Amino acid sequence: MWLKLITWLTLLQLLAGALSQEFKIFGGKTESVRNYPFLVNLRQGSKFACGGALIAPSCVVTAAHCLGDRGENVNELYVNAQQDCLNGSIPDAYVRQAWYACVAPQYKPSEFDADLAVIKLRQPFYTSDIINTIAVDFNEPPEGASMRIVGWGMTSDVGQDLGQCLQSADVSVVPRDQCNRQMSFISPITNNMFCALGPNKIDSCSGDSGGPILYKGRPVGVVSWGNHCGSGLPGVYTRFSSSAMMWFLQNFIETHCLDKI
Ligand code: 4AZ
Repeated sequence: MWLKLITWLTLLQLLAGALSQEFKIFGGKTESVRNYPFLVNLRQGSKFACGGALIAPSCVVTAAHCLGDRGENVNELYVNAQQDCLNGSIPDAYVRQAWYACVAPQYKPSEFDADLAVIKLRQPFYTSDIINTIAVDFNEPPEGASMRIVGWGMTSDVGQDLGQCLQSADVSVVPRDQCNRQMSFISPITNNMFCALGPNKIDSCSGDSGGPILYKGRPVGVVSWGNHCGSGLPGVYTRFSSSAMMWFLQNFIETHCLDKI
């Protein structure tokens, strides 16, 4: 009798565990933004929109879909640096307004292809140990390589947390043909994308978009799209190492970001 009860209780516990796992994106690690001096969050007005990375004192890389289909939503776009939680206070010195943005010319919103944009800020950030730039990495992350995702996106597939604090998790590259088989029911995996997934379905989620995916501490892509999150399917990232994305980014940086301050 007791043995039966205990067996049932254990089974129930396992089931509950599996269900809660289903809707968890990150491994649940709250992260200090101090460990990521280049990490920013984007605001439309005061409303949190996306993640981003400071690749030069006056330039932020993000996903194109964060800025509307043609990068048009920059009038009220602000960039917040060094904010741990989305509702936390932030000094003026850590906020910049967008000036203009450039979306990758290959961007196709209907297929999420080439989901990449760079924002030019009205004023550069003063860089220090606290707020600093990061050089992007145009090399291909090797298959199976461990990469870090960071963001203020949802920690479950339901609801939204306006006070979300920065989360991080480790994911690894999913082979392209496997990912294409798994994801082509939504859209094909193009040359401008790569896929990643962590153990226990660890994944990026809505709100993590535009934030960097880091290999050895440097961005190799940005969070782009997926089938919700925590579904067990890979997350899809814009791939800096594709020739089109590399050309777009390098060209923008050379032309717009090398300001002398
Ligand atoms: C989103 O909606 C989104 N699991 C971003 C990333 C992923 C799914 C959805 C990847 O912005």
